[in-house]
Amino acid sequence: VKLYDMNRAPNPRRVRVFLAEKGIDIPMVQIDIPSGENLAPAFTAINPRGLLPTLVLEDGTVLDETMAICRYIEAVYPDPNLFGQTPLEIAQVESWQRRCELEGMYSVGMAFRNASPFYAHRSTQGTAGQDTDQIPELVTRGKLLAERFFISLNERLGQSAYVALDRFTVADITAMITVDFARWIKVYPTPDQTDLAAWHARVSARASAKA
Ligand SMILES: N[C@@H](CCC(=O)N[C@@H](CS)C(=O)NCC(=O)O)C(=O)O
Repeated sequence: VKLYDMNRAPNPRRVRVFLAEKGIDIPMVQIDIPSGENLAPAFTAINPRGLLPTLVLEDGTVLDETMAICRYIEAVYPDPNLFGQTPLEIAQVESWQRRCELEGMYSVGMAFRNASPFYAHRSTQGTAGQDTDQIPELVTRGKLLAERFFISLNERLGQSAYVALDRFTVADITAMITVDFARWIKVYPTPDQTDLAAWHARVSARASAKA
């Protein structure tokens, strides 16, 4: 098993934090996005979409979606549980994980990719070899949606110690990394979002957050 990773990128970090919560160490290979290593033939031969994280299993099977990789790890190493135990918990984690990803990560990514000169002609992910020009309005849209996500996350964290359940789950990993990623587009929790700030400090203090 081998994880293709890049230290500074948010999606690979989700897998690293997940692995750290499980206490699992697997071989990792750094792929450098700024120099285009993820789009070079040596890597696209492994993952034609040129995306990180990518997990290659012992039999050569390739998993190239963050949540698919985390679900695979959860199934192989069930403890500690990070996707919910009971039918209801599983549904609640799925619901919040999906919201954190679609309303949070995706909105921040939309703003970032439509603003960064590096992605001038690759504003959508996973479209290696096909131009997708930036749309400046999507920077404004992405920031607005990220701000709205922070409002609902703060409300949720006023009612619950963690995002999906009363304990740490994969939804907290996606939400924490969304808050950190949002700094790249200069979106921050507002001073009145005290429940969000307290939760963020708490999850960031876990050893796994350094992964
Ligand atoms: N939907 C994918 C998205 C992965 C993704 O966007 N990865 C970024 C790093 S955070 C990437 O590889 N970007 C390189 C590029 O687009 O050239 C997932 O969740 O795994």
